Amino acid sequence: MRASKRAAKRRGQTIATLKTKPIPDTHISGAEGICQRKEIQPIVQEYIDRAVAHPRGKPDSIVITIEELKKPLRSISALPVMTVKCGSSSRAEAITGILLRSSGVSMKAITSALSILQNRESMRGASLVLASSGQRVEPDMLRGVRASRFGIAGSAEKALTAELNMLGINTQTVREALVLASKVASCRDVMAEVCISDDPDYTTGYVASEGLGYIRIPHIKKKRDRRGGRIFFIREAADIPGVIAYLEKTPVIIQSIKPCPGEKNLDEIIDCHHQ
Ligand code: PML
Repeated sequence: MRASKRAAKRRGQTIATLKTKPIPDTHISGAEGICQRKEIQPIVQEYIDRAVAHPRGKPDSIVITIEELKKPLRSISALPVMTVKCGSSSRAEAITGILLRSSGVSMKAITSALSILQNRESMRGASLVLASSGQRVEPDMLRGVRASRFGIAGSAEKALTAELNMLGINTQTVREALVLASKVASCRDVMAEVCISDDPDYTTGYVASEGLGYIRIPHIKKKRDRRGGRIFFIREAADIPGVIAYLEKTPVIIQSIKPCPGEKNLDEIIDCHHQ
């Protein structure tokens, strides 16, 4: 499901300039899953309810796509979930940098990513940034790359719900972000991901990678900030069309989960990573 709102015409913009410089629609909400045929109806209803009640505003377009999966599903495990202790947005920015550095992302690439995230209001898809040179390489910068075709099996979702419940973070936002991040991290050429929610009220983001796990970072942005998005850091020599094909088209399902250690100091997270 993708819900969006048509952009208002900018002052002074004529039909001619609109044709050459279209203003992108505002992204309101998105959701995604893999399910059995009999589950389609209630899930579609839930997605519609979610789209019309989203804090980013009322959409004027809700597009729902339902497709039969023809390719075999790849089974993966969810990343372990941790929340780093963090009390302020300046500390969150430092932590984000340290976690990305420990996943092998260069300072140049981190600076490039943070400026993409800070300068755009709600990117439609994710940006692809080369982890060493910091070059931005997604072919369509307005659209970005959409991680898609992922879901979680019922038994794994039940186990995840129980685990997150014990940590007091069992929300749809956390579960869905974890499923997406686990698919992204399972791509061979992806070294790490950073995500800041585009929901103006949601100030926890994350850094995720196969080695670190899914690290939630409170205060990654200030309240009422509508900017947000995802950056996938990929190896310098990555097969870019192959990465995009995997992220957008290969169906991936989470069949198992890993223990979720909960709240940790940054040092404990980094130490675990290097062991
Ligand atoms: C989003 O809005 O989709 C991003 C959600 C980030 C969730 C971070 C968390 O709380 O684990």
